[in-house]
Amino acid sequence: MFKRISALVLAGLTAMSVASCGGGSGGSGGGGDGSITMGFAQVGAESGWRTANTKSVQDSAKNAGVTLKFSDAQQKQENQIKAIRSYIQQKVDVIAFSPVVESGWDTVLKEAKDAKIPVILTDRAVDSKDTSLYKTFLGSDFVEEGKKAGQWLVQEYKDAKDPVNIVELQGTTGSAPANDRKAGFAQVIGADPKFKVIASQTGDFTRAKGKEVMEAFLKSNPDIDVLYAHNDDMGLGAIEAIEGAGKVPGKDIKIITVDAVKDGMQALADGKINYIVECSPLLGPQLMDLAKKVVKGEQVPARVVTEETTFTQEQAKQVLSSRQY
Ligand code: GYE
Repeated sequence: MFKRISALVLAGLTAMSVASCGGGSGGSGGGGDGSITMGFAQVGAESGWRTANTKSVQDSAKNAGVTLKFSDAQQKQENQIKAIRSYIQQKVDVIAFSPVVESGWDTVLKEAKDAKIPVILTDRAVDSKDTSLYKTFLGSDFVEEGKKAGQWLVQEYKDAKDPVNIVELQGTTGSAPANDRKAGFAQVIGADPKFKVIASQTGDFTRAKGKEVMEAFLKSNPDIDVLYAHNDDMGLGAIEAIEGAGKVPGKDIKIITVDAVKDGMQALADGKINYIVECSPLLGPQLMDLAKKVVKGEQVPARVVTEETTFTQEQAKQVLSSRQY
């Protein structure tokens, strides 16, 4: 099984090119015909958000006439580093990637810089001190998302006198969205001591892990009032665990999640989730625009923040049928 997976990853790294022909073996330097080749190192396929993000990148590359070399790192940093090195070797015009964790990128980013290949961070940030290692960072403000989750909670329990027991399902350990969604939330609820985070653990942004960790939370904590999950998928897994324990999600335990993918919005409309903070995966069109500019050597803003909203149960019912992802 593992052998097969790594063979697939390798094949992906060396050969896979979603749009055929175009930039040839890369190094078209923005190509005489204006075509460019992008190497994109994706995190994985861990969530509905990620699937929608991958589709957005692939569709937008096609529409923009960008030749895309795409690889899936299966949530492992070493796979992403290998993919980036392979793109450097292939002399692509631009590298874009969504770093699975924040730390440990300086060496490979320096290699790209030495090879004069511009890098765009998409979706997640790195903690490198040297910001000349990448041209721009396109993605959400995850601290703000965590704050929005906290603000809803503060409002919802504004009249409560008793302690509010919260459990938290964190995203992938060391990832920007896990670090920042935790920090933003803690900052807002921290102002009132009645809010108590009684357990907080990673569910790695997946449904299966969300379910497993929630089962453990339920066993060791008989009195949980609120679940804050860093994404919809973990929240959806947790709902199964809550129902399995004979409790009613959305009522016995209030649930806040982040993302607003279709399955999450459905659960919100059904009353099983109470509030969702939106995080848009549709980064493809902006990414292609930025890529064309950096390849031409044009100035781009160092930070491009995606616009996002929040959804209550009533709002979810209204917009559900028109959600794209
Ligand atoms: O919230 C989660 C995904 O980096 C914003 O990654 C992204 C997060 C998203 O797995 O569902």
